[in-house]
Amino acid sequence: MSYFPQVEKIQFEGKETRNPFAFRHYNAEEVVLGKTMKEHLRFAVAYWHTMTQDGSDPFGMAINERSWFGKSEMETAKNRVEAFFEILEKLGVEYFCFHDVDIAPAGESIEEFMANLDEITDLIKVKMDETGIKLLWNTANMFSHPRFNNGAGSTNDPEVYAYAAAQVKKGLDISKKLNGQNYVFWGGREGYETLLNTDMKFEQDNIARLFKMVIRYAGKIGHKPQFLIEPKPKEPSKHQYDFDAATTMAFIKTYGLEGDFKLNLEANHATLAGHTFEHELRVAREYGALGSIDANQGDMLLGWDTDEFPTNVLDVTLAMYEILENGGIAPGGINFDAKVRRSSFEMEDLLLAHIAGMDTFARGLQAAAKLKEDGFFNELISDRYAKWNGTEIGKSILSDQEDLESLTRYAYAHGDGVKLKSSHIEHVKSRLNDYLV
Ligand code: XUL
Ligand code: CO
Repeated sequence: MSYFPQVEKIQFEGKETRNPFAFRHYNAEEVVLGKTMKEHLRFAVAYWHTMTQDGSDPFGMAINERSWFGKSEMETAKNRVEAFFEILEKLGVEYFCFHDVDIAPAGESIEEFMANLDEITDLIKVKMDETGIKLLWNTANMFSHPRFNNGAGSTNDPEVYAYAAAQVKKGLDISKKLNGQNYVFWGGREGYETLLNTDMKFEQDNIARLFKMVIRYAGKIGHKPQFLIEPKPKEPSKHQYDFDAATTMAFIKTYGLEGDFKLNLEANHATLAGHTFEHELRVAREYGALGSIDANQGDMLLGWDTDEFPTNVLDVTLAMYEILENGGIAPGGINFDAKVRRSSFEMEDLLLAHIAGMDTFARGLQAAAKLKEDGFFNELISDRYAKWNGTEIGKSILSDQEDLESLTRYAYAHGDGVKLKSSHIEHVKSRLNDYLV
């Protein structure tokens, strides 16, 4: 049975096509800088937004039309697997991501939840073997259930900590069963409401303790996916410990986790932290910790995580440039952690929204590749810093030949003669625009 009988597998038809169920820019096999678009982009569909989001908001009830509801929660869960793989195949997307609670009902007890997970992951495995579609990452949802109100790894209650550990252990077992390439930790409630009653250091020590158990268990079962921490500054906790890439790197380094953990960076989380997405990618890249990305975009007029499908070509181009400079994103990928707007409530919007995101990333990739080939940014940067290697004093500082006293002598002798150069930044931005169309 088909959930989208009216839609064939989406094909590349070029930008003149009038067919909405076609790619206008994403051409999977097209070679860009020596690799196919498919190899560069490693797209993934997120189970939660695609299969379980109902379109409700704090002011309105569920609105999304979905045809996979069955007579029981388990029947619905199985129908969702079928529909999900149909979406992946029709889009030609080769990876997917999920939280444990997205795929299987929680049941009445931990035993029932784990048994449901076993049954559904058996079905997912069959579909993966049939289609060749792979698991980019899975994760444990340790933020929705009331027990996690005060955190999971950072909880004030060791019994909640044990429950979280059981969920993570199962997550790793599932990752092994489905050969997950990465495993994600987004600390949805690892933060605090008020410092008045919070022992910040104690809580972060305990999160790190859990991560060390994860590394030991992965070694024990002989399955080591790339572990990723996903920073986010606020929502749901007022303050989240993994605020942004730099803060999360400080945590990773403080606890000696850099050999096993990298970052999963999300565009809307970056902007909530007051950064551009490319800033977050650059920080991670410079630490050698750019693991994977959650592709979406926020709304600059709103202060929360709107998780919109990415359609802004400039932002995506700058993000893709960082990925190209990183030498690619594998074993990570580009996961659409994005949901259709409440006004896009039809089933087919799930396909249209992903096509929009994939086309935008294809354009971003093409533009970024051209910028790289032309040496656009390299030229600007080498010009901007040219004086360092182009003058005796610059070279001398860089080769550590100088100290405060010698530089003071230099400043007294030359300081008033400094000649600054304009950056002509408006001209640069206008030239950058030429790459986007
Ligand atoms: C929440 C978010 C999560 C993580 C996985 O803002 O991005 O969906 O990606 O838990
Ligand atoms: Co995310």
